[in-house]
Amino acid sequence: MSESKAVPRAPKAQPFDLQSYLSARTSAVNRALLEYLPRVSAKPATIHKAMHYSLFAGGKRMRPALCLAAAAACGGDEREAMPLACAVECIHTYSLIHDDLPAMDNDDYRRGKLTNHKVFGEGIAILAGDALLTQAFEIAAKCRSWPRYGHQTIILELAYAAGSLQLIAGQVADLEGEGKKISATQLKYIHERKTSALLCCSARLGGMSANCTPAQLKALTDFGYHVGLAFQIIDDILDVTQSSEQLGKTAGKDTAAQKATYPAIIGLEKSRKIAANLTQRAFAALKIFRGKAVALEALADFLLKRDR
Ligand code: GRG
Repeated sequence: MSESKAVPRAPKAQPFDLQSYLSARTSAVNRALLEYLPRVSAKPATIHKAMHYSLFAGGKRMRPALCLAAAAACGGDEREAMPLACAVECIHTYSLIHDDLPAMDNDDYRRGKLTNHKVFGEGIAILAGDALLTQAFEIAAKCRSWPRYGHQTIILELAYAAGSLQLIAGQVADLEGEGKKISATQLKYIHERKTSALLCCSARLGGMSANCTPAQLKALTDFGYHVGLAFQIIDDILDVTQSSEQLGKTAGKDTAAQKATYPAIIGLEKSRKIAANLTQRAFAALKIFRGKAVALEALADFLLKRDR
C-alpha cells in the first residue's frame, strides 16, 4: 500500500495498570487518613497507637479504591471522594478489630500482624474499634455536601451500612449460624450484610461525591452488591485453599469454627463459577458509564482473581 493511501491505525488501547492505580490510591488514602486521625502521640496515646496500628497494618484498601473509582466513573474528582473513602476504611478496620476479639472469631493474626487485642489487650482493642467507628462519622460530618446528596444522606448511608440491619446483622447471623447447618439462602443473607453492604456503600458514596444521577447511583448499587457477594465467596475459597502466611490471617478458620461457607455447602468449583457469574453481573451494571468505569471494572476483576 502506498503511503498516501495508508489508513492511520487507531492507537492500541493500553491495558489498565491496576497495580500502579492501587499503589497510588493506597498512598493517597494513607496520607489522607493520617490527616483525619488524631496523631499517635495525642493523649491518651494508647488508644491512638491502637487505632493507627490496625489502620496502617497493610490492608488492601479495596473499599477506598472502589469509592474513588466510582467517583471517577461518574465524572467526579477523586479528591472530593477521599474523605468518604477514608470513612469507609475506618468502619471496615473497626469491624475487623472487633471480629478478631476472643468473643467473636478469636484470631491472633490479621493483615500479617498480631491482632489488635493481642498487642494492646481486649479493652483497648474494643475501644480502638469504637473510636474508629466514631471517627468515620466525624470525617463524614466534616466533609462537604453535594447538591443531590446533603450531609444527612451521606451520614445515613454510612449508618445504614454499618448498623444492625446490615454489617452487624450479618455478624449476628454468622455468630448464630456457627456449628449449625444453614441453607444457601441464609448464607446469602449473611454475605449480603457482612460483606456486600460496606462494599456497596463504598461505591455509592463515591458516586454521591460526584453528585451522580439517580441512574448512576442505581448502577453503582448493582455493581457494589454483586462485587460484594463475589468478594465474600472468594474470601471463603481462599480460607480453604491458601496458607495463613499468604492470607496474613489464620487460614482454615471457617472449617474449624464449623461455619457455613459456599465451598462447604456447594463445593469449590461451583463456588468459583458463582463468583465469576456475580462478577459478570457487576460488569453488566457498568454499561451506563460508557467506558468511563475502567478502574471499577479492573477492581472487580482483581477481586475475583485475588489470592489473598
Ligand atoms: C461489627 C464486630 C462486627 C463485625 C461486622 C465485617 C465483619 C462483620 C466482620 C469482619 C470479618 C469478615 C470476614 C468480614 C467479611 C468481609 C471481609 C472478607 C473482610 C476482609 O476484607 P479485606 O480482605 O481485608 O478487604 P483487608 O485487611 O485487606 O482490608
